[in-house]
Amino acid sequence: MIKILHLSDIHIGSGFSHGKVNPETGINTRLEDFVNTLSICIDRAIAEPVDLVLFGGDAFPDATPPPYVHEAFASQFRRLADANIPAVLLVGNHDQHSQGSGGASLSIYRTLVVPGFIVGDTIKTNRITTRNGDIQVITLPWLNRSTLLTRPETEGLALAEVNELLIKRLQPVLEAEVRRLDRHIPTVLLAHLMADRANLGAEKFLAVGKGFSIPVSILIRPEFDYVALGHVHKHQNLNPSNDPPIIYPGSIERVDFSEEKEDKGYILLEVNSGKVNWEFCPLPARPFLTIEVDVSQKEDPLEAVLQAIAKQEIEEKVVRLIYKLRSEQLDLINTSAIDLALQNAHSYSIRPELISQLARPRLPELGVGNTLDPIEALTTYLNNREDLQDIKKDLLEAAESLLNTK
Ligand SMILES: [Mn+2]
Repeated sequence: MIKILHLSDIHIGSGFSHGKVNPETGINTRLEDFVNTLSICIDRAIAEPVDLVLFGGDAFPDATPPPYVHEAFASQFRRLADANIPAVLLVGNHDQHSQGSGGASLSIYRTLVVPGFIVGDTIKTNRITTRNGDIQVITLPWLNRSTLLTRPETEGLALAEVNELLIKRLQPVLEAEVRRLDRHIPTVLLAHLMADRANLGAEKFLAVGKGFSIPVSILIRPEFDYVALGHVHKHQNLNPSNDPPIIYPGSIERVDFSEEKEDKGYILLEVNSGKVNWEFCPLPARPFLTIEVDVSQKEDPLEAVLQAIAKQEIEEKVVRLIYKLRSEQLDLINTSAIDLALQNAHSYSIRPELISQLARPRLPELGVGNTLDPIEALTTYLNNREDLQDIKKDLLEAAESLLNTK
């Protein structure tokens, strides 16, 4: 029997705006939160001990994390190397540079030759010897325009057409890996992808401009004992028949408010002569809470806001308060009273929405002969859409890459 811990979408170093500086350490509390949940995963791997750790990709928010974030990640995974537990680190979209291949944030682990560590940045079958026997892991990193395709082939094609061509290319490549498999040892496919059947969590909007989606049907194969996925932040099994299980563990901490209601955790599984048992293990991720209240019809809007806050348990939570009011009511709001009411939250943001403004997001006035730069227009639009603030940066990046593809 081979025991495996499968985790994904660590995104360590993101969401600092939801934290504060810890006065004792000088470190953003959200980095401490991510280190905490990651260390719980590593503790479990060592305590069991598991025979192998599979990381499904997206280690950091981007391919060039600052050194202290890199170190926070490395010092946790290093404990696996010290405990002689092999690990496969798969490259996700957030670990790749936007321009072409190479330079992924995880490649340093291959350069350093960390014993037992494999960096999955190509489609490849890795045979791994564990304490309890051999296992083969096919790595399928995030696919982009430059994987399996050349620039002339994709010239002038719409994103959907590129997606179709990519899947056509992927199928024989995967088939070739499957044919070379050793039938006598267990097989896991480790892939960072957006599956067409996935219930989209946080990556919902990010997928629009950036990604390709892969049909689940090409992942359901009798040769695979388990399909370990990364990318979607919401935990789910994509194969109701469970043969093989096709699992997104989800992210280990909430990256933004779109993950407010999702449970966070990792997967522990056992592969035993063709039979797989897996279990979702919850992590104590920091809770997020949205308090939304419409006080536009209240005589005392401040009191109504304070009541809405008082009804909630806010301690230790990342809180966002959204209250809707009429512009005439603005003078009745005492913001320091609201600040005081939110003092016990871990962190908080406050967003008054004027209901008269809601209907018409304002764009800059256009004079005769003026044209609005599309990025400028999108920026203005996004500045008016408070609900999109968490993904604003990604949307702008996606728009820029779309505009630059010609
Ligand atoms: Mn991803």
